[in-house]
Amino acid sequence: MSTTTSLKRAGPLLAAACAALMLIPAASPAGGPPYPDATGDSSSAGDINGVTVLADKPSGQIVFRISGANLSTSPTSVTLLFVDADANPATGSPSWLGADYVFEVDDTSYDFEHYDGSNWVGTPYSTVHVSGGGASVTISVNRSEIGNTPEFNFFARSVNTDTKAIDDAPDVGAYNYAIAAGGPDIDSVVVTTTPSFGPKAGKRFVVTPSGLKLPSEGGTIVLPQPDTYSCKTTLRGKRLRGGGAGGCTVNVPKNARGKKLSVVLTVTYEGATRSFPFAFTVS
Ligand SMILES: [Ca+2]
Ligand SMILES: [Ca+2]
Repeated sequence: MSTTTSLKRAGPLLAAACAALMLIPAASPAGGPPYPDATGDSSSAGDINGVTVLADKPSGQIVFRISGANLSTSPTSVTLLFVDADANPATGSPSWLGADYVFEVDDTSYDFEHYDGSNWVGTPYSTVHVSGGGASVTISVNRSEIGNTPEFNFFARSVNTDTKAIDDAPDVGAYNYAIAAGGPDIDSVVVTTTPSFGPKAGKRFVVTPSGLKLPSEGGTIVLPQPDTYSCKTTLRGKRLRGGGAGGCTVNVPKNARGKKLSVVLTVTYEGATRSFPFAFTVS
């Protein structure tokens, strides 16, 4: 990536009075940023503890808030934000998980560059606002200046350019954000059931999400677990009371054999919520 100072934009980091910054972020269940990263894993680099993304649908303004400690506090303390704007790791920089745009922020200035197929080059930045430093760095850009994307992958990195120490968020791969979803675009959820063959009359039946399928992020193939989940179970349209984790355990009535049992499983992950229906026949 270029670190050419001629590409540096005007600084210092302005406290941008951007309307999109007024949006209230959705907190993760643990109260931290919706896109989390571990703390204490940064050596001498700034320590990212997560990223919050907000998009104003009418205007298309997108706000990234990278939070943590000691971020962009000096000329050698740099925070990077890579955006794979077409959510396609096969396009963009092969060295950076298919990123098409990058922001590079130190304590007084920033770069904003586009990958042109072989190099990182300057790109229009009329909608860009960068602010913060220390506990957070906030970067705002309109989707019109990152390829008019409805959905993208992204990851953040802090670097100590003296010691070469880094902290990546996430540790492997990238996060995904779809403007319509307000979080990652959850394609589907993989479930396991107990019993594995499905509900049986007079027996307990448990549905457990075992992983979420997200768009390809160019990284890990391990399916992430939802942050939270809940079930709504009905037997031929009549609600069954659920218990256990997420209310996903039900007692199947003895007279239910041959009837249709429906489970709507609602999952939350990194700020997005989506429901998936599953249908079973009681044996
Ligand atoms: Ca970290
Ligand atoms: Ca790409």
